[in-house]
Amino acid sequence: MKTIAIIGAMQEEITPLLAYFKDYDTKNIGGNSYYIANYKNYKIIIAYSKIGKIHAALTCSSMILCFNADYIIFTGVAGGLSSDLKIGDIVLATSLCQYDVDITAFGHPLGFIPESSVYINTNKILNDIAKQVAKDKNIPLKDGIIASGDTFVSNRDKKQWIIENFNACAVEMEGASIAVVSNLLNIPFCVIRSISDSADDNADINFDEFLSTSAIKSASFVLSMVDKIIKI
Ligand code: 3QA
Repeated sequence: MKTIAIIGAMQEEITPLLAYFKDYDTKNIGGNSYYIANYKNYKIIIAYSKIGKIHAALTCSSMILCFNADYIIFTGVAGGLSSDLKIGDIVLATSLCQYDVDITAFGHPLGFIPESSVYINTNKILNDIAKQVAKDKNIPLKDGIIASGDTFVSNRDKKQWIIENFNACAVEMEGASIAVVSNLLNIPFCVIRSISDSADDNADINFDEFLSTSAIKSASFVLSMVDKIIKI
Protein backbone atom coordinates (compact mmCIF):
# COMPACT_ATOMS: atom_id res chain seq x y z
CA MET A 1 0.00 0.00 0.00
CA LYS A 2 1.34 3.45 -0.91
CA THR A 3 1.56 6.23 1.61
CA ILE A 4 0.93 9.96 1.19
CA ALA A 5 2.31 12.16 3.97
CA ILE A 6 0.75 15.57 4.58
CA ILE A 7 2.66 17.92 6.86
CA GLY A 8 1.71 21.26 8.38
CA ALA A 9 3.68 23.33 10.86
CA MET A 10 0.90 24.40 13.21
CA GLN A 11 -2.09 22.48 14.54
CA GLU A 12 -4.40 24.89 12.68
CA GLU A 13 -2.84 23.82 9.38
CA ILE A 14 -3.83 20.17 9.77
CA THR A 15 -7.12 20.50 11.69
CA PRO A 16 -9.13 20.65 8.42
CA LEU A 17 -7.50 17.41 7.25
CA LEU A 18 -8.24 15.56 10.47
CA ALA A 19 -11.83 16.80 10.30
CA TYR A 20 -12.05 15.34 6.79
CA PHE A 21 -10.59 11.89 7.52
CA LYS A 22 -12.27 11.59 10.96
CA ASP A 23 -11.19 7.96 11.49
CA TYR A 24 -7.47 7.67 12.22
CA ASP A 25 -4.89 6.00 14.46
CA THR A 26 -2.30 8.05 16.31
CA LYS A 27 1.41 7.31 16.80
CA ASN A 28 3.89 9.47 18.68
CA ILE A 29 7.49 9.96 17.60
CA GLY A 30 9.89 12.60 18.87
CA GLY A 31 7.27 14.81 20.42
CA ASN A 32 4.94 14.80 17.40
CA SER A 33 1.66 12.97 16.85
CA TYR A 34 1.23 11.19 13.52
CA TYR A 35 -2.35 10.56 12.42
CA ILE A 36 -2.79 7.55 10.15
CA ALA A 37 -5.90 7.13 8.02
CA ASN A 38 -6.83 4.69 5.29
CA TYR A 39 -8.19 6.23 2.11
CA LYS A 40 -9.12 4.17 -0.96
CA ASN A 41 -6.14 1.76 -0.93
CA TYR A 42 -3.77 4.47 0.22
CA LYS A 43 -2.42 5.29 3.64
CA ILE A 44 -2.58 8.99 4.50
CA ILE A 45 -0.32 10.19 7.32
CA ILE A 46 -0.86 13.65 8.72
CA ALA A 47 1.22 15.58 11.26
CA TYR A 48 2.09 19.09 12.31
CA SER A 49 5.76 19.58 13.03
CA LYS A 50 5.73 22.66 15.27
CA ILE A 51 7.14 25.91 13.96
CA GLY A 52 10.50 26.23 12.22
CA LYS A 53 12.98 24.47 9.99
CA ILE A 54 14.38 22.03 12.57
CA HIS A 55 10.99 20.73 13.64
CA ALA A 56 9.91 20.39 10.04
CA ALA A 57 13.08 18.46 9.20
CA LEU A 58 12.41 15.97 11.99
CA THR A 59 8.79 15.49 10.94
CA CYS A 60 9.66 15.05 7.28
CA SER A 61 12.46 12.59 8.11
CA SER A 62 10.10 10.61 10.35
CA MET A 63 7.45 10.53 7.63
CA ILE A 64 9.94 9.01 5.20
CA LEU A 65 12.08 6.79 7.44
CA CYS A 66 9.52 5.59 10.00
CA PHE A 67 6.31 5.66 7.92
CA ASN A 68 7.75 4.95 4.45
CA ALA A 69 6.00 7.91 2.84
CA ASP A 70 5.95 7.69 -0.96
CA TYR A 71 4.89 11.34 -1.38
CA ILE A 72 5.34 14.36 0.84
CA ILE A 73 2.95 17.30 0.66
CA PHE A 74 3.33 20.37 2.83
CA THR A 75 0.17 22.37 3.49
CA GLY A 76 -0.17 25.63 5.38
CA VAL A 77 0.00 29.38 5.25
CA ALA A 78 2.70 31.81 4.13
CA GLY A 79 3.60 35.47 4.06
CA GLY A 80 3.19 36.96 0.59
CA LEU A 81 6.22 38.76 -0.85
CA SER A 82 5.18 39.52 -4.41
CA SER A 83 2.62 42.28 -4.79
CA ASP A 84 0.31 40.10 -6.90
CA LEU A 85 -0.21 37.71 -3.97
CA LYS A 86 -3.20 38.62 -1.82
CA ILE A 87 -4.42 37.08 1.43
CA GLY A 88 -6.14 33.76 0.65
CA ASP A 89 -4.27 33.17 -2.64
CA ILE A 90 -2.70 29.76 -3.11
CA VAL A 91 0.99 29.41 -3.95
CA LEU A 92 2.78 26.39 -5.35
CA ALA A 93 6.54 26.28 -4.67
CA THR A 94 8.63 25.72 -7.80
CA SER A 95 11.72 25.59 -5.59
CA LEU A 96 12.68 26.43 -2.03
CA CYS A 97 15.66 28.06 -0.36
CA GLN A 98 16.93 28.92 3.12
CA TYR A 99 17.25 32.70 3.20
CA ASP A 100 18.87 32.58 6.66
CA VAL A 101 21.89 30.50 5.61
CA ASP A 102 24.93 32.78 5.31
CA ILE A 103 28.51 31.57 4.87
CA THR A 104 29.32 34.45 2.53
CA ALA A 105 32.39 35.10 4.74
CA PHE A 106 34.01 32.26 2.75
CA GLY A 107 32.97 33.60 -0.64
CA HIS A 108 29.91 31.39 -1.03
CA PRO A 109 26.62 32.82 -2.31
CA LEU A 110 23.90 33.66 0.22
CA GLY A 111 21.78 30.61 1.02
CA PHE A 112 24.41 28.14 -0.18
CA ILE A 113 25.68 25.13 1.77
CA PRO A 114 28.57 23.09 0.31
CA GLU A 115 27.40 19.81 -1.30
CA SER A 116 23.88 21.25 -1.45
CA SER A 117 22.36 24.05 -3.54
CA VAL A 118 20.68 27.39 -2.90
CA TYR A 119 17.41 26.25 -4.51
CA ILE A 120 15.85 22.79 -4.40
CA ASN A 121 13.17 22.01 -6.97
CA THR A 122 9.83 20.49 -6.11
CA ASN A 123 8.46 17.42 -7.93
CA LYS A 124 7.05 17.95 -11.43
CA ILE A 125 4.42 15.21 -11.23
CA LEU A 126 2.98 16.63 -8.00
CA ASN A 127 3.17 20.19 -9.33
CA ASP A 128 1.33 19.16 -12.50
CA ILE A 129 -1.37 17.62 -10.32
CA ALA A 130 -1.61 20.90 -8.38
CA LYS A 131 -2.01 22.82 -11.64
CA GLN A 132 -4.71 20.38 -12.76
CA VAL A 133 -6.62 20.84 -9.48
CA ALA A 134 -6.40 24.62 -9.89
CA LYS A 135 -7.71 24.34 -13.44
CA ASP A 136 -10.57 21.98 -12.49
CA LYS A 137 -11.66 24.18 -9.59
CA ASN A 138 -11.00 27.46 -11.34
CA ILE A 139 -8.59 28.55 -8.60
CA PRO A 140 -5.88 30.99 -9.71
CA LEU A 141 -2.67 29.21 -8.71
CA LYS A 142 0.53 31.24 -8.55
CA ASP A 143 3.87 29.51 -8.55
CA GLY A 144 7.33 30.67 -7.60
CA ILE A 145 10.26 30.41 -5.25
CA ILE A 146 9.40 30.07 -1.57
CA ALA A 147 12.02 31.21 0.94
CA SER A 148 12.24 29.66 4.41
CA GLY A 149 13.95 30.90 7.55
CA ASP A 150 13.45 30.80 11.30
CA THR A 151 11.82 34.22 11.56
CA PHE A 152 8.25 35.43 11.31
CA VAL A 153 8.82 38.26 8.81
CA SER A 154 6.83 41.35 9.78
CA ASN A 155 8.98 44.14 8.48
CA ARG A 156 9.31 45.89 5.11
CA ASP A 157 13.10 45.95 5.03
CA LYS A 158 13.51 42.27 5.77
CA LYS A 159 10.79 41.45 3.23
CA GLN A 160 12.56 43.56 0.59
CA TRP A 161 15.90 41.93 1.40
CA ILE A 162 14.48 38.43 0.83
CA ILE A 163 12.88 39.48 -2.47
CA GLU A 164 16.09 41.07 -3.73
CA ASN A 165 18.43 38.27 -2.70
CA PHE A 166 16.29 35.20 -3.44
CA ASN A 167 13.63 36.35 -5.90
CA ALA A 168 11.04 34.62 -3.71
CA CYS A 169 7.28 35.18 -3.98
CA ALA A 170 6.43 33.94 -0.49
CA VAL A 171 8.12 33.41 2.86
CA GLU A 172 7.57 30.84 5.59
CA MET A 173 9.51 28.84 8.16
CA GLU A 174 9.47 25.17 7.10
CA GLY A 175 9.29 24.53 3.35
CA ALA A 176 13.03 24.34 2.72
CA SER A 177 13.34 21.60 5.36
CA ILE A 178 10.83 19.50 3.47
CA ALA A 179 12.81 20.18 0.31
CA VAL A 180 16.24 19.32 1.74
CA VAL A 181 15.11 16.14 3.49
CA SER A 182 12.85 14.81 0.71
CA ASN A 183 15.42 15.58 -1.97
CA LEU A 184 18.23 13.80 -0.10
CA LEU A 185 16.03 10.78 0.57
CA ASN A 186 14.67 10.76 -3.01
CA ILE A 187 11.00 11.19 -2.16
CA PRO A 188 8.78 13.35 -4.42
CA PHE A 189 7.48 16.40 -2.57
CA CYS A 190 5.57 19.62 -3.09
CA VAL A 191 4.70 22.67 -1.00
CA ILE A 192 1.27 24.33 -1.13
CA ARG A 193 0.61 27.45 0.93
CA SER A 194 -2.21 29.94 1.19
CA ILE A 195 -1.30 33.54 1.99
CA SER A 196 -2.17 34.67 5.54
CA ASP A 197 -0.35 38.02 5.54
CA SER A 198 2.07 40.08 3.47
CA ALA A 199 5.14 39.82 5.73
CA ASP A 200 4.89 43.58 6.32
CA ASP A 201 4.18 45.77 9.33
CA ASN A 202 0.62 44.39 9.60
CA ALA A 203 1.72 40.76 9.31
CA ASP A 204 1.12 39.80 12.94
CA ILE A 205 -2.44 41.15 12.95
CA ASN A 206 -3.27 39.71 9.53
CA PHE A 207 -1.77 36.36 10.49
CA ASP A 208 -3.97 36.04 13.59
CA GLU A 209 -7.02 36.99 11.57
CA PHE A 210 -6.43 34.78 8.52
CA LEU A 211 -4.49 31.76 9.82
CA SER A 212 -7.46 29.44 10.00
CA THR A 213 -9.29 30.53 6.83
CA SER A 214 -6.11 30.40 4.74
CA ALA A 215 -5.12 27.07 6.33
CA ILE A 216 -8.51 25.65 5.28
CA LYS A 217 -7.99 26.85 1.70
CA SER A 218 -4.61 25.16 1.48
CA ALA A 219 -5.83 21.94 3.12
CA SER A 220 -8.84 21.58 0.84
CA PHE A 221 -6.64 22.19 -2.18
CA VAL A 222 -4.32 19.41 -0.96
CA LEU A 223 -7.28 17.06 -0.43
CA SER A 224 -8.21 17.54 -4.09
CA MET A 225 -4.62 16.72 -4.99
CA VAL A 226 -4.81 13.49 -2.96
CA ASP A 227 -7.79 12.38 -5.04
CA LYS A 228 -5.65 12.73 -8.16
CA ILE A 229 -2.47 11.22 -6.68
CA ILE A 230 -4.28 8.01 -5.78
CA LYS A 231 -5.10 7.60 -9.48
CA ILE A 232 -1.45 7.78 -10.62
C1 3QA B 1 4.29 31.54 11.97
C2 3QA B 1 3.96 30.21 11.33
C3 3QA B 1 5.19 29.43 10.95
O1 3QA B 1 4.95 28.04 11.02
C4 3QA B 1 5.45 29.84 9.52
C5 3QA B 1 3.26 30.46 10.04
C6 3QA B 1 2.91 32.93 7.50
N1 3QA B 1 3.29 34.23 7.48
C7 3QA B 1 4.63 34.27 7.69
C8 3QA B 1 5.56 35.34 7.78
N2 3QA B 1 6.85 35.04 8.02
C9 3QA B 1 7.25 33.76 8.15
N3 3QA B 1 6.40 32.70 8.09
C10 3QA B 1 5.09 32.95 7.86
N4 3QA B 1 4.11 29.96 9.00
C11 3QA B 1 4.59 31.36 13.39
S1 3QA B 1 4.55 32.78 14.35
C12 3QA B 1 2.99 32.82 15.10
C13 3QA B 1 2.86 31.85 16.21
O2 3QA B 1 1.75 32.12 16.98
C14 3QA B 1 4.02 30.63 7.71
C15 3QA B 1 4.00 32.12 7.72
N5 3QA B 1 5.18 36.60 7.64
C16 3QA B 1 1.47 31.07 17.86
C17 3QA B 1 0.57 31.58 18.95
O3 3QA B 1 1.32 32.35 19.86
